[in-house]
Amino acid sequence: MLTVPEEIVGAIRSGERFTILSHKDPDGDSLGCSVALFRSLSQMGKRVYLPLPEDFPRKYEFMRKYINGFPNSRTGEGDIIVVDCSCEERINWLDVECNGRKVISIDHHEDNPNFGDLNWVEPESPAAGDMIFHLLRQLGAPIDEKTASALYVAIMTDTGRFSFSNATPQSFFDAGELVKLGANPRFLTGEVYFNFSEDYLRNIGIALFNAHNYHNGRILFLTLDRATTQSFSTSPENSEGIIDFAMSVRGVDVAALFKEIAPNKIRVSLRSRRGIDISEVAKFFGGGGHPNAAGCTINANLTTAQEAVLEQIRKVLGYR
Ligand SMILES: [Mn+2]
Repeated sequence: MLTVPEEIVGAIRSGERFTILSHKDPDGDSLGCSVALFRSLSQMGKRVYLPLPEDFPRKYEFMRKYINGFPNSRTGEGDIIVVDCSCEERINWLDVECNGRKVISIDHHEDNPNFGDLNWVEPESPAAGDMIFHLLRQLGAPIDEKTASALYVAIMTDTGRFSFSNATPQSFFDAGELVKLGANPRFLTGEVYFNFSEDYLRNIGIALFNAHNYHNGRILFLTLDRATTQSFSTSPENSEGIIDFAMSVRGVDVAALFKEIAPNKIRVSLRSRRGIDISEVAKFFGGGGHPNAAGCTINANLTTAQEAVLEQIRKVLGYR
């Protein structure tokens, strides 16, 4: 059971004006938390502002409608609540200016350095969504069907549809409570995961058709090249998640997706399992990430980039 610090509950209960911000490259957790907090605090009678990012991802478009009908602005005022943001550099300020305003940070990233004036960091929490849910309940704030849906999306996406190692009893329990409050798992899963554009579908086909394995299938490369990708867009949304198809192949320990975003510019996404630290490969090429999920950009043609990455993966795996 999460315990909400008294000073966080107090600051939000007593405050009258808030601006909600989150991190760059918005994801399901950050958007779900922001939308839920915005709705619920607005319904409490507070003046709340939620400046929306231009790059609001299409698959979360249905949640954008959840904030319609409430007063809002792009610059906001009052204390700033930052949700799901691991460090100051990741804050998506948009048109908001800090100007010494109080920053309340609510987050679940382990490496959060407590950058706010008030901080509630809970690394054990599966998603920031769980924290916001507990906060709203502690406040006795209204949680209607749409607010519950936004929080359900936050938990569902950060736990990989309740399949990652952070899918704890807490996440299942909170999700169950949110379903009781009106979140519809079938509808929300459909909106977020089964809502491909035709371009995306074609990209899956091309990447899988171009699959190539090394070392008896232990390494699998997928490729999206400009020659066969007709409706090419450099938007991450057009290739997001394709690499997971490679990781669902039996026997694959390391996968890479090579996306030719411009001539001689290759975006590489890397995945691994079984304790293999693939971020070593990303770092070698100036990128970064987590041990099991990393990425980098290589300025070379496809063949050269693939050969170079293969060589580094071989080193990490201990092949000569
Ligand atoms: Mn999160």
